[in-house]
Amino acid sequence: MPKDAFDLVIGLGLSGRSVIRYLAEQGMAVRALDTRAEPAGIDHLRLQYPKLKLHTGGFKKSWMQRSQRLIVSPGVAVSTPAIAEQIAAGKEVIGDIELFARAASRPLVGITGSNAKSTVVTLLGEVAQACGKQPGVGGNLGTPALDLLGLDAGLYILELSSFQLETTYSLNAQVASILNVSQDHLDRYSKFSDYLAAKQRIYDGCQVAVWNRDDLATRPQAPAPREITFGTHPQADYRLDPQRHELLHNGERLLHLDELTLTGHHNAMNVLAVLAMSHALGFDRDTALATVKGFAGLPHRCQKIAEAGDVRWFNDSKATNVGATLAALTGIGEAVHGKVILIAGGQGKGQDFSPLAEPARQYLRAALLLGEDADKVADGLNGVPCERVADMATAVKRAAQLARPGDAVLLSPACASFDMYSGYAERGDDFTARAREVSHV
Ligand code: UMA
Ligand code: ADP
Repeated sequence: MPKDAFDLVIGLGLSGRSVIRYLAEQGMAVRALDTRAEPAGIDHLRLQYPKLKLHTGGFKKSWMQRSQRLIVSPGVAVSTPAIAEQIAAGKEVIGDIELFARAASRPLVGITGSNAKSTVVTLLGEVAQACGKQPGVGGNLGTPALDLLGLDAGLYILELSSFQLETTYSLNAQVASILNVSQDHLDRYSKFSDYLAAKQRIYDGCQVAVWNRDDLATRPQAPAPREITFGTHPQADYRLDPQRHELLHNGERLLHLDELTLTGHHNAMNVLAVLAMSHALGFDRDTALATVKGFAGLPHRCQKIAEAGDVRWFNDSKATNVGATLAALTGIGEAVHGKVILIAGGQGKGQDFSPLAEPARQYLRAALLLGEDADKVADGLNGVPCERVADMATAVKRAAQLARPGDAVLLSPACASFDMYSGYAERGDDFTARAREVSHV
């Protein structure tokens, strides 16, 4: 390696900072840049690494050219001309997950999908913990993968986004899974097939592929050494029998849906995926079953946050795409005696909202729409009474006026929140606080 060779980290967010930490610990020469003039946390980074060469406000051309590798954060598209140029010139361009995969000495489980990743990763982590495996759980979920290397983990369970998979080449997971695929991130991918192809990379070099029999896009394009499937499909290894409301493994009854704390068809699929992966990892089945039964789900995912006057309020702020809102609308629509009042809208990321039209006609009393793409959501909900609202406060007040006994009010935006909030959690907290206020909880 030439004396003045260095790796260039692009993006100074959570993952970029974990890469700087990791490379510095390895004694590697590193520089870093961010295209924003004042990225959050830059002062702290300067204090932490006074000698680190940092550039902000754009791609510094000389560094881009002279660096030996680019380590790109998931939020920065590798199709950005300044990066694409370097790829074309033959430079190695990777992400934090690739560095992690090269360094990890324990088995790795990689989980992706348009929805359900966090739920499935968290629940599988709880099963692994209950089985005494001391899992390191992270990735897109929050703790950057490289920060898990310092833990004394028995295995790693990683939530992986399509953005992270794009810059990963040597994952070689023991177990890999695409849980489901529906439209998302079309503001980043010019074609849906590019998004699918990024997701499929999770199976590269895996030992066991766990995929969804009801969603053929999740099937590995090249056969894996071993495959385990889940779904309602009669040939699924881990199967939901929708008539008897039972989960089965190759015909053997595992549990009745009433035994689960989680509700809804989508969560039954999530539990099946966890059981299939537990099986692939050789975990104790009884411990896995006891753990999945007790799991109450994560906040902001179809979470019941208030009930008053026979009206139930649900926070599903994490529904940032149409697939997630479809699952919530169907699940909650089937569960309530009355109708659903949906609060939706935000940044639509180029999605087609028309798949919501049919369940909306079936289950909705009204839709209250806010944010940048409220009109696009209204076009998709064609045939349902829609009202535009300026903010969450107005949406909640109006929902309380419209709701009748037996109804549910559901925040399930089908959109990202960044036009109005710092993220889905702030949006969900705002909704929850206001819903509890009008419900006097
Ligand atoms: N930046 C640039 N130029 C750009 C875009 C961003 O310089 O064109 C800079 C920003 O100024 C900022 C930094 O890059 O300083 C942010 O990097 P990032 O957007 O990659 O975000 P991180 O903070 O590194 O967090 C990332 C994931 N974010 C994204 O993929 C957008 C986090 O997932 C993940 O938890 C974290 O790594 C740890 O692994 C979040 C997410 O929204 C939860 N993921 C998407 C999703 O779930 O839909 C994919
Ligand atoms: P991700 O990490 O993939 O975003 P989460 O577990 O955080 O997944 O859930 C995101 C959204 O998707 C939530 O609104 C949740 O209710 C919904 N969801 C959960 N499981 C499923 C599923 N199997 N199919 C569709 N939507 C789902």
